[in-house]
Amino acid sequence: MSFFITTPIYYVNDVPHIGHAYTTIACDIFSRFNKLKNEDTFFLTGTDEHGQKVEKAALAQNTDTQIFVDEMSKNFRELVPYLGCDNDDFIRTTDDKHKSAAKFLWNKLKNNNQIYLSNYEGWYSIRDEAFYQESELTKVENGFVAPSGAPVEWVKEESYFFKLSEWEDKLIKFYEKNKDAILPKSRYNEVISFIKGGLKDLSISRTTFKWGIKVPDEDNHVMYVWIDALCNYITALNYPDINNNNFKKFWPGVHIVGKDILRFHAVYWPAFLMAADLKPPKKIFAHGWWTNEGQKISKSLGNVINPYEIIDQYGLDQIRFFLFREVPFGNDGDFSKDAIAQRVNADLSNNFGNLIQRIASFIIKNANSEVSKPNEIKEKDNKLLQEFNIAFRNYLNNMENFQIDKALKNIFEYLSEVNAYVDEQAPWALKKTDINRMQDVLYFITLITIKCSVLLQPVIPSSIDKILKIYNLSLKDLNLVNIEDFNPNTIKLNKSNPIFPRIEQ
Ligand code: ME8
Repeated sequence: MSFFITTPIYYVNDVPHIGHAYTTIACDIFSRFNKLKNEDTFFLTGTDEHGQKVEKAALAQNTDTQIFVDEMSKNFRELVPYLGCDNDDFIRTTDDKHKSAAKFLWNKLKNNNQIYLSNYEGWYSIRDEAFYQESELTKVENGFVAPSGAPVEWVKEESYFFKLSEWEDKLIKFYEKNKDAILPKSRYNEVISFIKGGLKDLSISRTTFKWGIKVPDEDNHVMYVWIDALCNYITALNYPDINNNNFKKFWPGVHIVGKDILRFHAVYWPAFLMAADLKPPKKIFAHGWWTNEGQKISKSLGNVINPYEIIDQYGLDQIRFFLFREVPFGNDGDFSKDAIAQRVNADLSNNFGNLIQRIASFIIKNANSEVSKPNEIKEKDNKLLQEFNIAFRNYLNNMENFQIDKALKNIFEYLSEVNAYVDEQAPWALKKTDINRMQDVLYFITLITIKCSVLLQPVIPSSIDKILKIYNLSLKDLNLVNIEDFNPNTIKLNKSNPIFPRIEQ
């Protein structure tokens, strides 16, 4: 099986912050999870570089727009490895390959009689790069604002339109057949009621600025930034060559987006695709919004969280873990320093880290750095092993359903049971009374620690690399396909330093 996962491509008008990091890490987690299942996986991210918002930002800095986007895109590209993310491609919408794919898509829509020329008159928000109906806006002192709080302006210009209104019934039919195509369920319902509220034809070109992909055979129009941007997902699979291996293998894919851009992905994008004789996305998951200590994250409040700073302060895997353990994927979350310290100390330092550290150093000191497969399995041991299998099944099921927090909970609840087993079996006491039993118990604990580590790898990959080294193992030996049967005759241990030091508040 194959698995294609994408982040939104990020606007380069500003530097990346924790919100961008969050979506990218989420995709990395699902990509690594699928790689660990031995699936053929493709993880795409990149930057969205056209449109009025980006042009305005370049102008404000008095910089040539191309030079500006080259610089700004670098910030996003360099952040990816700093987040511990292992992407397979990074796309830029100013790449020639993308421009020609977007033009091909345009011509395809035109040839399929889906585009016509007319005049647009209505509200537009440059910050959201979105058109709004007046009924969606809120009146404020000096005008109107969009649901996002962004200001809107009245625009009037000649424009090409996409016949979105023709796709209302087809979209509803598609979503009725594919009830899991939009997750979480509440977002699915939101999209359905938006479509049922009626779809108007969509303006897809602009004439009042130049920074965009030129509409084919037109001098005055550039493409609306969203038709250009959405096309990135198929450009990366070598569209328009739909018979190439990547396109055949990976389309349709899974899009992870923030709830702010669900409508573009779940309404406009599938309509463009179907209108161009292509399959709509397999799945769109809309996640929630992060606030900082209870406040909306914004430049004007001066509370933007810089991903580099918090990673340097708390550690990469600590942040990755916090973001996905603390808040159910799909819900809004609040970023608080207390919450990070509590979560990391309780789960990573105490529950998991201490287990590894105290058992590994005990084995090194008292069992010649080695454990061997026991001849006898007692009922308590069997229970420990069986319960791993149950936790593993639940973990798989939750990860398949994009519920990372629940999958992590499955492992950490199980690790608490492992700790209880350690306390009850008390290998340090057995050392004096029954050395054989002590060795058996140490084997079971070590085996289970390794198995849990493999399950945690998608979320905290660099720590798991270090942990597996303690046992002379690596992901070359272990994955989610063979983990249940992993049962080696001996495991030799290396000395290590604590992997998850406590965070002092
Ligand atoms: O919308 N909490 O780009 P963008 C959680 N270029 N996620 C957040 C967040 C927050 N506070 N802030 C941002 C665009 N995000 C378009 C996309 S795709 C074809 C084009 C994340 O730079 C979240 O994923 O505004 C959101 O959807 C995305 O950044 C918006 O990034």
